[in-house]
Amino acid sequence: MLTHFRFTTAGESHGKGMLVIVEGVPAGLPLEPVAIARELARRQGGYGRGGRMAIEEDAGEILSGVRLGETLGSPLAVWIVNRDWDHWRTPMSVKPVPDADDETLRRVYLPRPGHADLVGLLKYDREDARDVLERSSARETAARVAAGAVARRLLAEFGVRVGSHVVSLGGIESRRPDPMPEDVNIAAAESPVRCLDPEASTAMVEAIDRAGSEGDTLGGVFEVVATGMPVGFGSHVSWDRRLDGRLAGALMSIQAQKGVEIGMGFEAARRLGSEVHDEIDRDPARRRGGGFARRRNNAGGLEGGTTTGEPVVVRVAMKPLSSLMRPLDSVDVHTGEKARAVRERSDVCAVPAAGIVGEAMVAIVLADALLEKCGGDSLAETRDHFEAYLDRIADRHFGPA
Ligand code: EPS
Repeated sequence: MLTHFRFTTAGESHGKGMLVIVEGVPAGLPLEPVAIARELARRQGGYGRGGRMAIEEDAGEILSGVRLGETLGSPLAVWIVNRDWDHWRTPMSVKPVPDADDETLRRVYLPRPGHADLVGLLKYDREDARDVLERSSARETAARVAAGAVARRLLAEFGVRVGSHVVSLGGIESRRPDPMPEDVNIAAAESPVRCLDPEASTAMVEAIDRAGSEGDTLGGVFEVVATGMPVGFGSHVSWDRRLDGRLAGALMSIQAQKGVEIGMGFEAARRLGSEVHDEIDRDPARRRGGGFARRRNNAGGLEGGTTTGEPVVVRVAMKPLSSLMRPLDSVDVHTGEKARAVRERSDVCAVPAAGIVGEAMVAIVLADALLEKCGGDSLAETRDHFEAYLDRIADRHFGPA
Protein backbone atom coordinates (compact mmCIF):
# COMPACT_ATOMS: atom_id res chain seq x y z
CA MET A 1 0.00 0.00 0.00
CA LEU A 2 2.89 2.35 0.70
CA THR A 3 4.89 2.96 -2.43
CA HIS A 4 7.42 5.70 -1.61
CA PHE A 5 7.84 5.85 2.17
CA ARG A 6 7.84 2.18 3.13
CA PHE A 7 8.56 0.32 6.32
CA THR A 8 8.57 -3.15 7.76
CA THR A 9 8.76 -4.26 11.37
CA ALA A 10 10.05 -7.42 13.05
CA GLY A 11 10.03 -8.59 16.63
CA GLU A 12 8.00 -10.39 19.29
CA SER A 13 6.54 -8.70 22.35
CA HIS A 14 8.81 -10.55 24.82
CA GLY A 15 11.63 -11.26 22.40
CA LYS A 16 14.91 -9.35 22.41
CA GLY A 17 13.47 -6.23 20.81
CA MET A 18 11.60 -4.64 17.93
CA LEU A 19 13.24 -3.70 14.65
CA VAL A 20 11.90 -1.35 12.00
CA ILE A 21 13.38 -0.70 8.58
CA VAL A 22 12.26 2.46 6.81
CA GLU A 23 12.90 2.77 3.10
CA GLY A 24 12.53 5.77 0.79
CA VAL A 25 13.60 8.65 3.02
CA PRO A 26 15.44 11.24 0.89
CA ALA A 27 19.05 12.07 1.74
CA GLY A 28 19.85 15.20 3.70
CA LEU A 29 16.98 15.10 6.20
CA PRO A 30 18.29 16.24 9.58
CA LEU A 31 17.45 13.47 12.05
CA GLU A 32 18.44 13.38 15.71
CA PRO A 33 17.82 10.21 17.75
CA VAL A 34 15.77 12.31 20.17
CA ALA A 35 13.12 12.84 17.47
CA ILE A 36 12.42 9.10 17.67
CA ALA A 37 12.89 8.79 21.45
CA ARG A 38 10.40 11.60 22.06
CA GLU A 39 7.64 9.87 20.08
CA LEU A 40 8.36 6.50 21.69
CA ALA A 41 8.07 8.09 25.13
CA ARG A 42 4.73 9.67 24.18
CA ARG A 43 3.41 6.24 23.15
CA GLN A 44 4.33 4.73 26.50
CA GLY A 45 2.14 7.18 28.41
CA GLY A 46 -1.60 7.37 29.02
CA TYR A 47 -3.69 6.34 32.00
CA GLY A 48 -4.81 2.71 31.95
CA ARG A 49 -1.57 1.02 30.97
CA GLY A 50 -0.48 -2.10 32.85
CA GLY A 51 2.77 -3.10 34.53
CA ARG A 52 4.74 -3.54 31.33
CA MET A 53 5.23 0.16 30.70
CA ALA A 54 7.00 0.48 34.06
CA ILE A 55 9.57 -2.01 32.76
CA GLU A 56 10.19 -0.54 29.31
CA GLU A 57 12.06 2.68 28.52
CA ASP A 58 11.71 2.83 24.77
CA ALA A 59 14.24 5.11 23.10
CA GLY A 60 15.18 3.50 19.79
CA GLU A 61 18.71 3.15 18.49
CA ILE A 62 19.38 4.19 14.90
CA LEU A 63 21.49 1.38 13.40
CA SER A 64 21.79 2.62 9.84
CA GLY A 65 20.76 5.25 7.31
CA VAL A 66 21.96 8.30 9.22
CA ARG A 67 25.44 9.83 9.33
CA LEU A 68 26.48 13.00 11.15
CA GLY A 69 22.88 13.88 11.89
CA GLU A 70 21.51 13.55 8.35
CA THR A 71 19.82 10.77 6.46
CA LEU A 72 21.80 9.15 3.66
CA GLY A 73 18.94 8.06 1.42
CA SER A 74 19.67 4.46 2.44
CA PRO A 75 17.32 2.27 4.51
CA LEU A 76 17.06 3.38 8.11
CA ALA A 77 17.06 0.64 10.72
CA VAL A 78 15.88 1.41 14.25
CA TRP A 79 16.24 -1.05 17.13
CA ILE A 80 14.04 -0.87 20.21
CA VAL A 81 15.13 -3.03 23.13
CA ASN A 82 12.53 -5.05 25.06
CA ARG A 83 13.81 -4.73 28.61
CA ASP A 84 11.23 -7.32 29.69
CA TRP A 85 13.07 -9.89 27.56
CA ASP A 86 15.36 -10.51 30.49
CA HIS A 87 12.42 -12.25 32.23
CA TRP A 88 11.54 -14.19 29.10
CA ARG A 89 14.88 -15.64 27.97
CA THR A 90 13.75 -19.24 28.42
CA PRO A 91 10.18 -19.09 27.04
CA MET A 92 11.37 -16.92 24.11
CA SER A 93 14.61 -18.82 23.49
CA VAL A 94 15.56 -19.07 19.82
CA LYS A 95 17.09 -22.50 20.45
CA PRO A 96 14.96 -25.43 21.67
CA VAL A 97 14.85 -25.87 25.46
CA PRO A 98 14.79 -29.66 26.01
CA ASP A 99 12.68 -31.05 28.85
CA ALA A 100 11.17 -27.68 29.84
CA ASP A 101 7.56 -27.95 30.99
CA ASP A 102 4.62 -25.91 29.72
CA GLU A 103 4.79 -23.52 32.65
CA THR A 104 8.47 -22.74 32.14
CA LEU A 105 7.85 -22.14 28.47
CA ARG A 106 4.71 -20.14 29.29
CA ARG A 107 2.68 -22.02 26.73
CA VAL A 108 -0.88 -20.85 26.15
CA TYR A 109 -3.65 -23.32 25.30
CA LEU A 110 -6.62 -21.13 26.28
CA PRO A 111 -7.24 -18.66 23.43
CA ARG A 112 -8.71 -15.24 24.32
CA PRO A 113 -11.89 -14.26 22.46
CA GLY A 114 -11.12 -11.12 20.44
CA HIS A 115 -7.37 -11.76 20.22
CA ALA A 116 -5.50 -13.36 17.31
CA ASP A 117 -4.86 -16.46 19.47
CA LEU A 118 -7.32 -18.95 17.96
CA VAL A 119 -7.28 -17.88 14.31
CA GLY A 120 -3.49 -17.70 14.44
CA LEU A 121 -3.22 -21.22 15.91
CA LEU A 122 -5.42 -22.67 13.22
CA LYS A 123 -3.93 -20.74 10.32
CA TYR A 124 -0.24 -21.22 11.24
CA ASP A 125 -0.65 -24.81 12.43
CA ARG A 126 0.65 -24.09 15.94
CA GLU A 127 -0.30 -25.70 19.25
CA ASP A 128 0.88 -22.97 21.59
CA ALA A 129 -0.94 -19.65 21.25
CA ARG A 130 2.21 -17.89 22.47
CA ASP A 131 3.58 -18.51 18.97
CA VAL A 132 0.81 -16.19 17.76
CA LEU A 133 0.25 -13.68 20.52
CA GLU A 134 3.88 -12.64 20.81
CA ARG A 135 3.64 -11.11 17.36
CA SER A 136 0.01 -9.99 17.34
CA SER A 137 0.73 -7.98 20.51
CA ALA A 138 0.50 -4.22 20.22
CA ARG A 139 4.10 -4.02 21.40
CA GLU A 140 4.74 -3.92 17.64
CA THR A 141 3.30 -0.40 17.56
CA ALA A 142 6.53 0.87 19.16
CA ALA A 143 8.27 0.03 15.88
CA ARG A 144 5.56 1.81 13.90
CA VAL A 145 5.92 4.90 16.05
CA ALA A 146 9.68 4.94 15.37
CA ALA A 147 8.95 4.87 11.61
CA GLY A 148 6.29 7.53 12.15
CA ALA A 149 8.83 9.75 13.89
CA VAL A 150 10.95 9.73 10.73
CA ALA A 151 7.86 10.54 8.64
CA ARG A 152 6.99 13.41 10.99
CA ARG A 153 10.49 14.79 10.70
CA LEU A 154 10.17 14.79 6.91
CA LEU A 155 6.70 16.37 7.00
CA ALA A 156 7.94 19.09 9.38
CA GLU A 157 10.28 20.29 6.61
CA PHE A 158 7.15 21.03 4.59
CA GLY A 159 5.16 22.65 7.39
CA VAL A 160 2.96 19.60 8.08
CA ARG A 161 2.17 18.81 11.74
CA VAL A 162 0.31 15.81 13.10
CA GLY A 163 -1.47 15.67 16.47
CA SER A 164 -4.15 13.63 18.20
CA HIS A 165 -6.55 13.61 21.12
CA VAL A 166 -9.03 11.19 22.66
CA VAL A 167 -12.66 12.09 21.91
CA SER A 168 -14.45 9.20 23.63
CA LEU A 169 -13.45 6.49 26.11
CA GLY A 170 -15.51 3.76 27.73
CA GLY A 171 -18.68 5.40 26.39
CA ILE A 172 -17.84 8.83 27.86
CA GLU A 173 -18.01 11.47 25.13
CA SER A 174 -15.95 14.64 25.33
CA ARG A 175 -17.02 18.13 24.25
CA ARG A 176 -14.96 19.58 21.46
CA PRO A 177 -13.12 22.76 22.39
CA ASP A 178 -14.00 25.71 20.17
CA PRO A 179 -11.67 26.87 18.84
CA MET A 180 -9.40 23.85 18.79
CA PRO A 181 -6.04 24.54 20.47
CA GLU A 182 -3.24 25.72 18.21
CA ASP A 183 -1.13 22.67 19.19
CA VAL A 184 -3.38 19.69 19.93
CA ASN A 185 -0.58 17.58 21.38
CA ILE A 186 0.52 20.19 23.91
CA ALA A 187 -3.10 20.60 25.06
CA ALA A 188 -3.77 16.84 25.14
CA ALA A 189 -0.62 16.21 27.21
CA GLU A 190 -2.33 18.01 30.14
CA SER A 191 -4.84 15.16 30.47
CA PRO A 192 -3.86 11.67 31.68
CA VAL A 193 -6.06 10.24 28.91
CA ARG A 194 -5.11 12.89 26.29
CA CYS A 195 -8.64 14.32 26.24
CA LEU A 196 -9.21 18.05 25.60
CA ASP A 197 -12.36 18.25 27.79
CA PRO A 198 -11.23 18.34 31.48
CA GLU A 199 -14.57 17.11 32.84
CA ALA A 200 -14.72 14.17 30.45
CA SER A 201 -11.06 13.46 31.18
CA THR A 202 -11.81 13.01 34.91
CA ALA A 203 -14.79 10.75 34.16
CA MET A 204 -12.64 8.68 31.78
CA VAL A 205 -9.99 8.11 34.44
CA GLU A 206 -12.71 6.98 36.85
CA ALA A 207 -14.15 4.64 34.24
CA ILE A 208 -10.71 3.08 33.71
CA ASP A 209 -10.31 2.56 37.47
CA ARG A 210 -13.75 0.96 37.64
CA ALA A 211 -13.14 -1.36 34.69
CA GLY A 212 -9.70 -2.29 36.04
CA SER A 213 -11.05 -3.19 39.48
CA GLU A 214 -13.61 -5.45 37.81
CA GLY A 215 -10.96 -7.19 35.70
CA ASP A 216 -12.39 -5.62 32.56
CA THR A 217 -11.09 -3.40 29.74
CA LEU A 218 -12.24 -0.30 27.84
CA GLY A 219 -12.05 1.01 24.28
CA GLY A 220 -12.66 4.43 22.81
CA VAL A 221 -12.21 6.80 19.90
CA PHE A 222 -9.25 9.04 19.11
CA GLU A 223 -8.93 11.76 16.50
CA VAL A 224 -5.85 12.57 14.46
CA VAL A 225 -5.46 16.03 12.93
CA ALA A 226 -2.78 16.86 10.35
CA THR A 227 -2.35 20.53 9.49
CA GLY A 228 -0.35 22.14 6.70
CA MET A 229 -0.87 19.56 3.97
CA PRO A 230 -1.36 21.58 0.76
CA VAL A 231 -4.04 20.90 -1.86
CA GLY A 232 -3.49 18.08 -4.35
CA PHE A 233 -1.89 15.11 -2.53
CA GLY A 234 -3.41 11.70 -3.25
CA SER A 235 -5.58 11.32 -6.34
CA HIS A 236 -9.10 10.65 -7.62
CA VAL A 237 -7.93 8.71 -10.70
CA SER A 238 -7.52 5.17 -9.34
CA TRP A 239 -8.90 3.34 -6.32
CA ASP A 240 -5.52 2.60 -4.79
CA ARG A 241 -4.29 6.18 -5.12
CA ARG A 242 -7.16 7.68 -3.11
CA LEU A 243 -5.67 9.10 0.06
CA ASP A 244 -8.79 8.54 2.18
CA GLY A 245 -8.63 4.80 1.44
CA ARG A 246 -4.91 4.71 2.13
CA LEU A 247 -5.36 6.48 5.47
CA ALA A 248 -8.26 4.25 6.49
CA GLY A 249 -6.32 1.09 5.60
CA ALA A 250 -3.25 2.20 7.52
CA LEU A 251 -5.28 3.16 10.59
CA MET A 252 -7.38 -0.02 10.54
CA SER A 253 -4.15 -2.01 10.48
CA ILE A 254 -3.35 -0.84 14.02
CA GLN A 255 -4.06 -3.63 16.52
CA ALA A 256 -7.61 -3.49 18.03
CA GLN A 257 -8.98 -0.76 15.74
CA LYS A 258 -12.47 -1.41 14.38
CA GLY A 259 -13.53 1.70 12.48
CA VAL A 260 -12.31 4.87 10.78
CA GLU A 261 -14.23 8.07 10.03
CA ILE A 262 -12.97 10.95 7.93
CA GLY A 263 -14.15 14.49 8.73
CA MET A 264 -17.85 14.43 9.57
CA GLY A 265 -17.68 10.68 9.00
CA PHE A 266 -20.74 8.54 9.67
CA GLU A 267 -22.74 11.60 10.71
CA ALA A 268 -22.66 12.82 7.07
CA ALA A 269 -24.77 9.81 6.12
CA ARG A 270 -27.60 11.17 8.29
CA ARG A 271 -27.54 14.77 7.00
CA LEU A 272 -28.67 16.66 3.90
CA GLY A 273 -26.08 17.38 1.25
CA SER A 274 -26.43 21.10 1.90
CA GLU A 275 -25.47 20.53 5.54
CA VAL A 276 -22.48 18.40 4.68
CA HIS A 277 -20.48 19.88 1.83
CA ASP A 278 -17.97 22.64 2.40
CA GLU A 279 -18.87 25.66 0.27
CA ILE A 280 -16.16 27.34 -1.73
CA ASP A 281 -15.13 31.00 -1.38
CA ARG A 282 -12.57 33.23 -2.99
CA ASP A 283 -9.59 34.01 -0.73
CA PRO A 284 -6.77 35.87 -2.49
CA ALA A 285 -4.56 35.42 0.58
CA ARG A 286 -4.30 31.72 -0.20
CA ARG A 287 -2.27 32.09 -3.36
CA ARG A 288 -0.80 28.60 -3.13
CA GLY A 289 -4.26 27.13 -2.76
CA GLY A 290 -5.34 28.80 -6.01
CA GLY A 291 -7.03 31.62 -4.03
CA PHE A 292 -9.83 29.38 -2.77
CA ALA A 293 -11.06 28.74 0.76
CA ARG A 294 -13.69 26.61 2.51
CA ARG A 295 -16.20 27.85 5.06
CA ARG A 296 -15.85 24.67 7.09
CA ASN A 297 -14.10 21.31 6.92
CA ASN A 298 -16.72 18.57 7.13
CA ALA A 299 -14.78 16.72 4.44
CA GLY A 300 -11.88 16.30 6.87
CA GLY A 301 -9.43 17.75 4.37
CA LEU A 302 -10.13 15.21 1.63
CA GLU A 303 -12.25 15.43 -1.52
CA GLY A 304 -11.99 12.91 -4.33
CA GLY A 305 -9.28 11.07 -2.39
CA THR A 306 -7.14 14.21 -2.61
CA THR A 307 -6.13 16.76 0.03
CA THR A 308 -8.08 20.03 -0.10
CA GLY A 309 -5.55 22.11 1.85
CA GLU A 310 -7.74 22.04 4.98
CA PRO A 311 -6.63 20.00 8.00
CA VAL A 312 -6.86 16.23 7.49
CA VAL A 313 -9.13 14.93 10.27
CA VAL A 314 -9.66 11.22 10.98
CA ARG A 315 -11.25 9.42 13.92
CA VAL A 316 -10.53 5.83 14.82
CA ALA A 317 -12.57 3.48 17.02
CA MET A 318 -10.67 1.05 19.25
CA LYS A 319 -12.35 -1.97 20.78
CA PRO A 320 -11.74 -2.85 24.44
CA LEU A 321 -8.54 -4.91 24.79
CA SER A 322 -9.13 -8.64 24.65
CA SER A 323 -6.83 -9.65 27.53
CA LEU A 324 -9.24 -9.65 30.47
CA MET A 325 -8.21 -10.32 34.05
CA ARG A 326 -11.70 -11.77 34.49
CA PRO A 327 -11.47 -14.00 31.43
CA LEU A 328 -14.30 -14.93 29.06
CA ASP A 329 -15.37 -18.42 28.09
CA SER A 330 -13.14 -20.28 25.68
CA VAL A 331 -12.06 -23.80 24.83
CA ASP A 332 -8.81 -25.56 25.81
CA VAL A 333 -7.23 -26.32 22.43
CA HIS A 334 -5.46 -29.39 23.85
CA THR A 335 -8.36 -31.12 25.58
CA GLY A 336 -11.28 -29.61 23.65
CA GLU A 337 -12.90 -28.91 27.05
CA LYS A 338 -14.78 -25.74 27.89
CA ALA A 339 -12.50 -23.42 29.89
CA ARG A 340 -11.79 -19.80 30.75
CA ALA A 341 -9.40 -17.91 28.46
CA VAL A 342 -5.85 -17.32 29.64
CA ARG A 343 -5.16 -14.44 32.05
CA GLU A 344 -2.26 -12.51 30.58
CA ARG A 345 -0.94 -9.34 32.19
CA SER A 346 -2.11 -6.46 30.02
CA ASP A 347 -3.48 -2.91 29.97
CA VAL A 348 -6.99 -1.87 31.07
CA CYS A 349 -7.15 0.77 28.35
CA ALA A 350 -4.68 1.81 25.66
CA VAL A 351 -6.73 4.39 23.74
CA PRO A 352 -4.42 7.33 24.64
CA ALA A 353 -1.41 5.34 23.38
CA ALA A 354 -3.33 4.25 20.27
CA GLY A 355 -3.76 7.94 19.41
CA ILE A 356 0.04 8.29 19.21
CA VAL A 357 0.21 5.21 16.98
CA GLY A 358 -2.57 6.73 14.85
CA GLU A 359 -0.50 9.89 14.47
CA ALA A 360 2.43 7.75 13.32
CA MET A 361 0.35 5.93 10.71
CA VAL A 362 -1.14 9.19 9.41
CA ALA A 363 2.34 10.75 9.23
CA ILE A 364 3.61 7.73 7.30
CA VAL A 365 0.76 7.83 4.76
CA LEU A 366 1.12 11.60 4.29
CA ALA A 367 4.91 11.30 3.91
CA ASP A 368 4.27 8.60 1.30
CA ALA A 369 1.84 10.88 -0.55
CA LEU A 370 4.31 13.75 -0.37
CA LEU A 371 7.13 11.69 -1.84
CA GLU A 372 4.80 10.20 -4.44
CA LYS A 373 3.97 13.66 -5.76
CA CYS A 374 7.27 15.46 -5.19
CA GLY A 375 9.82 12.62 -5.36
CA GLY A 376 13.53 13.30 -5.25
CA ASP A 377 16.58 11.52 -3.87
CA SER A 378 17.54 14.42 -1.65
CA LEU A 379 15.52 16.67 0.59
CA ALA A 380 16.58 19.66 -1.55
CA GLU A 381 15.22 18.00 -4.67
CA THR A 382 11.94 17.09 -2.94
CA ARG A 383 11.64 20.67 -1.74
CA ASP A 384 12.31 22.08 -5.25
CA HIS A 385 9.48 19.96 -6.65
CA PHE A 386 7.15 20.86 -3.78
CA GLU A 387 7.76 24.60 -4.17
CA ALA A 388 7.49 24.46 -7.97
CA TYR A 389 4.13 22.68 -7.77
CA LEU A 390 2.66 25.24 -5.35
CA ASP A 391 4.14 28.17 -7.29
CA ARG A 392 2.53 26.79 -10.41
CA ILE A 393 -0.90 26.78 -8.74
CA ALA A 394 -0.34 30.37 -7.57
CA ASP A 395 0.92 31.51 -10.99
CA ARG A 396 -2.01 29.92 -12.80
CA HIS A 397 -4.49 31.99 -10.82
CA PHE A 398 -2.59 35.17 -10.03
CA GLY A 399 0.32 35.28 -12.49
CA PRO A 400 4.00 35.09 -11.41
CA ALA A 401 4.67 36.75 -8.03
C1 EPS B 1 -0.11 -6.34 25.06
C2 EPS B 1 -0.01 -6.70 26.40
C3 EPS B 1 0.81 -5.92 27.36
C4 EPS B 1 0.96 -4.50 26.85
C5 EPS B 1 1.55 -4.62 25.46
C6 EPS B 1 0.51 -5.13 24.52
O1 EPS B 1 2.12 -6.41 27.46
P1 EPS B 1 2.51 -7.59 28.46
O2 EPS B 1 1.87 -8.81 27.90
O3 EPS B 1 4.02 -7.65 28.40
O4 EPS B 1 1.99 -7.19 29.80
O5 EPS B 1 1.74 -3.72 27.71
O6 EPS B 1 2.00 -3.39 25.01
C7 EPS B 1 3.34 -3.15 25.00
C8 EPS B 1 4.25 -3.97 25.50
C9 EPS B 1 3.68 -1.88 24.42
O7 EPS B 1 4.87 -1.55 24.32
O8 EPS B 1 2.73 -1.18 24.01
C10 EPS B 1 -0.86 -7.18 24.10
O9 EPS B 1 -1.21 -8.31 24.46
O10 EPS B 1 -1.13 -6.74 22.97
